[in-house]
This record gives sequence, structure tokens and C-alpha cells, in this order.
Amino acid sequence: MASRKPCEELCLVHPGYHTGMGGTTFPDGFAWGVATSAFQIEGGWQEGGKGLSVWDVATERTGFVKDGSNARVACDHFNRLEEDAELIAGMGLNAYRFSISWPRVLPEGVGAVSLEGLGFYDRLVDALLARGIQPFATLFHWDYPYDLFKRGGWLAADSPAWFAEHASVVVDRLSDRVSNWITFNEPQCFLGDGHLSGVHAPFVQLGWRAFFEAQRNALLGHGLACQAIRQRALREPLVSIATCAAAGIPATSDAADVAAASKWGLEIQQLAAWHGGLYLDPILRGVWPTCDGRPVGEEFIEVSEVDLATMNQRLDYLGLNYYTSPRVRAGRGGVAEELPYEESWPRSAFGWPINPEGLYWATKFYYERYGSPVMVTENGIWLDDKLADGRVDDPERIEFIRSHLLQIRRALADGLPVLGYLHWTLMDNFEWAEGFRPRFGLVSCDHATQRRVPKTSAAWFAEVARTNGATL
Ligand code: GCO
Repeated sequence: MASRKPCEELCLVHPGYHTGMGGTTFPDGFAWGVATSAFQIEGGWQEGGKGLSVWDVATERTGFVKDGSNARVACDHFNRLEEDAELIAGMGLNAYRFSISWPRVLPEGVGAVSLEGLGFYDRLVDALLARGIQPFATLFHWDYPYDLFKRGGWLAADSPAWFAEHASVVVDRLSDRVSNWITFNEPQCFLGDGHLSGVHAPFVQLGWRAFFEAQRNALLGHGLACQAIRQRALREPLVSIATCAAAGIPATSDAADVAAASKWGLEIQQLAAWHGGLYLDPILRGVWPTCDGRPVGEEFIEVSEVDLATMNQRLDYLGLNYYTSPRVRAGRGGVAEELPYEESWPRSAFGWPINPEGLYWATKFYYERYGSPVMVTENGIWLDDKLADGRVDDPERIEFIRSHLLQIRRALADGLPVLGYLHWTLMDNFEWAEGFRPRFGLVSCDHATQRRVPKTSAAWFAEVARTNGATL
């Protein structure tokens, strides 16, 4: 077992967090970093013995991706990891969240391991550590092995064990150097968008019964993976999940609106895949969520106490991915009601309303409900920024980050434990069904030449990180 305590690395268990330290600064050991995912940047889609994922297959078929592009090469990170580690180091960041491509390490999803695939992550971890950057490894960020999909995917009874096998293989190889493990990225998306609305791979619309089966299996997979990590890790692990921060923003400071906003997204009023409570109630409280006193989805699924005990594994912190949230007011009987944003409200190029206050409220509501310290595992903005005369000026991104960091500072001042801020994302990349048009990066990436150019925001963020937020 590990000899070093996790707090010696990133101070993730800083004593001040639990004593209402607050103040106007960021705590020592605060994680300043960027986040990416394998499918969006790696490319190398058939290099090193990699198997196909459902996203590889979907992007080869027409009609699924708006600009008709695919991620065969993406940012070619598979062949440029040193250069990209250098970009992160160039910003002076102390944390990098990346995901492990499951079919790169297990080409068929289970069974034979690709040593070349594992070797890639080995080299990535070494490149990060050599530059003083803590790796945060996400075990699954949506690129599900196609061979397992053909065997039923998340609907298969064996699927929890398949995911635990993947977790075990990766942990056995990397846990002598990696401490931070994130099981899933946004179960809302790969389950809801993937299996219900069908706007993400595997692009199927299977209805609620199948959704709940897939959801139960994924939560069991999360639980088994957590057990595997804790049993096998060579260094003391810090285990987490990154979930969409579905939280309401109180429309006014009125207590009734605050109470309504705290329910929105966490207490279930109607069936919707994005609900935080649908995933986190089983995971963090060991209970199945209810709606009007009845178990949610009871007409579709039954979850046993044994299942709940497997899903309910201790997490060291909760990862929140925050982009936007609705404003919420108390309707009749205190029911949470969305207050639509005006047409004139500032929005990202994705059309998402920009409302940094939601980050404060999400942190508060999730902490109050689940009691886990929070890590902001994603927050970012799609801007249509352009390279001109060799540079990219993106003042809107600077303002976006600044305003969100101020809300984290507000949360810290209220005594809420926020452990770090991982910006989405390092460089412009493949944005799923939107293709390459969205630009979310601190660094621009020309996908034809692979030339990387840090944007103005990269230098600004570097200075914020260097001063631990003092220059905000
Ligand atoms: C998500 C994913 C990222 C996206 C980002 C921008 O939250 O959807 O984690 O992969 O690229 O959020 O949409």
C-alpha cells in the first residue's frame, strides 16, 4: 500500500476545508488544471492495436456528426503527448484530467490487454509527473468498446464486471504513480444521450425500461470499479465520479426560491436522465431516489438492497462539470419551476446561457445533500474564436473563467470545500456530435496541420494559477 498520504500531493484533504476556513483566497494545494477526454483528442484510432469504440463506429457512418467529421486523428495527441504535456506545464498547471480509452487498453473490451495501449498511458503519466503535474485519470469518458456493445453493452448483465475488469487492468498498471481515479464522466450523457434521446453514441432510443437497466448496470459497474481501485491500488487512491452539475439557481434570494432551486435537479419531480439524484442518491447515499414517495422508475426496474450496497461506495470527493444551469423559482406548493432566460441573456456559441452563479449554487446544493468535497472537473465555453496574425484573442473566455472562479471563491468563503478547478479544455478538439466546429480550448489546434497556439486566455489562466488565484 501507499506510504504517502494523498494530502501530501494536492492537499486534497486540507484541514481548513472542514473548519470554515473561507477568506478571499484559494487554499494551498488547490488544483489548477485542464481536462480532456481520450476520444476527443487522441486520434490514433487504430494505432497500437486499439479496438473500436461506439464513437469510432458512429462517426464512420454518415449523419451522426453535424460537420461529417470523424476523430480518426483528432488532435493526434496519441503521437504528441510530450508536446501536449509541455503545453500544460507551460501554463504552470499542477493538475491534468484525461481519460483512458477502454478499447485502447482492452481492444475487445475484456480479455486480451494491449501492452502498447497501456504503454501510451504509462508514458503520459510519466510525462506529467516529470513536469510536476498530478494526473487525474477518468476510466470511462463515453468511448465504449464496440465489441462489448455488440454483446449488449450496458444492457448486458455482465457489463458491470466488464467495466471492473477495465478498471483493474488500468489500476494495476498506473496506480504506482496515479492517485486520482474518476470512474465515469457524466453518466447522464452516455446513458441519457446515448440510450434514450439517441443524440450521442451508440445513438439508440431504447425507452425508459432499457434506460433504467443500463443505468443500474452502470451504477453497479461504478461500485465494482471503486472496490477494485481500493483493493488493488499501490498508492492510496482518491476515488471520484464526474457528474453534470444539474442544479438550479434561485431566481431571487427569497427562501422559498432557494429551497425550490435546491430541489431542482436533485429531487426528482419528473423522469429526466440529467437528474443528479438519479445517480448520486444510490452512489453517495445508498438509497434509490423517489418521486412523490415512490421509487423512481418502479414500473421499469427493481433495485435490490444488495445492488444498492454495491453502488454505494465511499468517494473521496465529487466531481462537478458545470457549464450552465436554469434559474428556478418556487411555483405552487413549492414545486421547482424553471424561469426561462431572456433572449438577450449572454450565451456561449452553443447557445448555453452563461450564468456563473450556478457554480456557487451547485457546489452548495451538492455539498449539502451529499457531504462530499467538490472538485470542479469541467467548466468551459465554446467561442467562435479565430487565429489571426498568429494569435487568438479570446477576452470572453477570460471573463468566463474569471467570473466562475469568483463563484468558487464565494463558495470557499462560505466554508464549502472546493478542491480544485479543471478547465474544459486544453485545446480545441472533437466535440462529439458537433464535430470540430466548437472551440473550447485554451490552446487553439489546427486539425489539418496539428499546430497548437496558446490563446490569450492560456497566458491569463497561467498567471491565475501561478498566483493561486491572487490576481483574479
Ligand atoms: C461534457 C463532456 C465534454 C464536452 C464538454 C463540452 O461535459 O459534455 O465531458 O466531453 O466536450 O462538456 O460540451
